[in-house]
Amino acid sequence: MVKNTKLAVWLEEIKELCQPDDFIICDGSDDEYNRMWDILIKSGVARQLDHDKRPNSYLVRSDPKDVARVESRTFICSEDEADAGPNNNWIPPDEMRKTLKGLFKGCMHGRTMYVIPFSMGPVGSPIAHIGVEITDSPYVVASMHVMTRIGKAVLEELGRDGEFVPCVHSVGLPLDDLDKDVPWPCNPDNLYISHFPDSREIWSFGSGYGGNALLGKKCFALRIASAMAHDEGWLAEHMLILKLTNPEGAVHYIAGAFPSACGKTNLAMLIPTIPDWKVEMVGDDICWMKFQQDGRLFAINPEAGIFGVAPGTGMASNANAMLSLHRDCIFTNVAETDDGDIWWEGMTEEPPDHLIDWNGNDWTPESGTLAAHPNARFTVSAAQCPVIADEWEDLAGVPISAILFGGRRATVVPLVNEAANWIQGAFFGSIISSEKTAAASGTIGELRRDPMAMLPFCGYNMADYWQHWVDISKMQHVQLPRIYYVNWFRKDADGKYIWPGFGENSRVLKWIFERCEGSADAVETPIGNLPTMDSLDLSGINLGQDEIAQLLSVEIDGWLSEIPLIEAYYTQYGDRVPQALRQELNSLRERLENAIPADG
Ligand code: GTP
Ligand code: SPV
Ligand code: MN
Repeated sequence: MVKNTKLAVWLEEIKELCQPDDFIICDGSDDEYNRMWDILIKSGVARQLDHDKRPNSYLVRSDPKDVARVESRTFICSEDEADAGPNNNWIPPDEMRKTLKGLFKGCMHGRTMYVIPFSMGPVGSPIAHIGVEITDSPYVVASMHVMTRIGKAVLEELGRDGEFVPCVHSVGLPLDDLDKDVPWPCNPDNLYISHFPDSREIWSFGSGYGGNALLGKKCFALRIASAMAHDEGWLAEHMLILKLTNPEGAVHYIAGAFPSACGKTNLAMLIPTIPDWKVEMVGDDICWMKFQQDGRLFAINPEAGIFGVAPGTGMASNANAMLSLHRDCIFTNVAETDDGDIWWEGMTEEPPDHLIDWNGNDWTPESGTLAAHPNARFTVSAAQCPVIADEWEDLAGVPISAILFGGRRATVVPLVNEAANWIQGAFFGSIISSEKTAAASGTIGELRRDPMAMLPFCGYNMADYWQHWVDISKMQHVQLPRIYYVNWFRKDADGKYIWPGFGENSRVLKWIFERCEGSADAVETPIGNLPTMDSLDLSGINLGQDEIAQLLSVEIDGWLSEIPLIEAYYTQYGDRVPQALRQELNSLRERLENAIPADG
């Protein structure tokens, strides 16, 4: 029974619009989860993996046209176009509502409408928020079971008059036009992932994949939540959260923003290569932060599961991810082995002799194609991560000492660079650029600015979001975390990564930890504070002096040539760009120019 008045009215409205054959309010039980898999297996889209090898785990193959987030079909429908900003696609809300009404009318004919009450964040946390997703996809229901907290407890928390974000999703393929359902229904030619930040609603049509369809994740926890956070004085960020413990047992919590497929999941659960340091995971993708009474910034992971990039994940690169996957997992668009298990590029050094690839075709190492899609994903409960921090579900969250920004940069950007203060840190965040990855459709490798790793996820004008970051520093009695710009992805002339990355990133984390404690040195440079050679622990690392020098070099010319690019980028946002950030850019230019030797 639905006690919440707003919810009851809204459900009737959507039922009337979508005209499903059946209607189910999800209770979040194991029974319900298993029923979804019965349906998905019967429909031919899912297979259960070998039960002895990987208990209660499933492999799903999506339609090859529905494999990643589609940013070109993602819309922010604010009343005023300027409020969506050049970072978003905008359609006037009235026009979008008309389009959506047409699309959603009767879109669930022949299908079941599932209602998923979900909490982003531990139920009852003062930082958490509730949403309700309506969907006609059993795959979405099963995924939401893992990725969020759903069901009865959430309905209870919602009570009679609690607030929730309404999220409507349909794969967009009513059954009446088809003789027979297809395994992965979708409607890629009529894709709309639309957000209404003013009324805080989400409507998604035509895709069943990842961030397009699991509406708690990018749509709610970032696009809508960023707008809420702006209005309410908190932060909703595309960041991992990790707990770092030194050999003496002291702890710092660190959050980090990296664009999609740039290493958040890896960093969140890394195994340090430096002895007696420990990293534990609080979250691997999204971070909500609010200031507490004592002025500290507390963070929760609003998600309950990990939706991780599969390719590149192996015991050598991310053992803790592999060890999380021993049971109760969903694998999407990976390859299947002859003995009913899974494989993807990078899982093992040698590929198996024969596989069924992500398209369902026979595959051998000679095929010359990828066995798994580059954006193939695993879905697993965060609780299954062997290094999940005990406090990951603490209602109060964890206090953040430092924030990292990073991207994939083959050149110019050093391994680590500390901001002198919050404003310079916000400036660092605003200039992150990264080479494009497979997490979104588009040209891979192309360089794009991705401020705070939020370009595809900021639900309003990016320049207003920067202003929000600047304004945070003006709040009364707040203790601001330190901010760092990091880059694991520098390449040498042969195109090989210079920094070994992964577990070795713990060396950078250690320096940051010790900066927070006040015990590590830094050298002030025109671009920020870099570690001194002695303060960065490189004991036992397999790197030459030249390589280390390159990783920590301050490339005056390289940075000077970045300045006009940053300026051009800022110009897109016109006079909404915070004055404080323009000042940072100007003083960076001045410091760089002053650093050019007089005869050079
Ligand atoms: P989303 O889930 O899309 O937000 O991605 P993410 O930021 O969590 O990225 P993830 O940790 O899944 O890593 C994506 C890719 O980057 C994988 O192929 C990793 O192997 C690779 N990667 C992660 N960390 C490092 C690193 O330190 N160095 C290098 N060279 N590659 C890395
Ligand atoms: C990302 O692209 O940043 C992801 C995957 O985490 S998705 O949920 O599809 O957005
Ligand atoms: Mn992500």
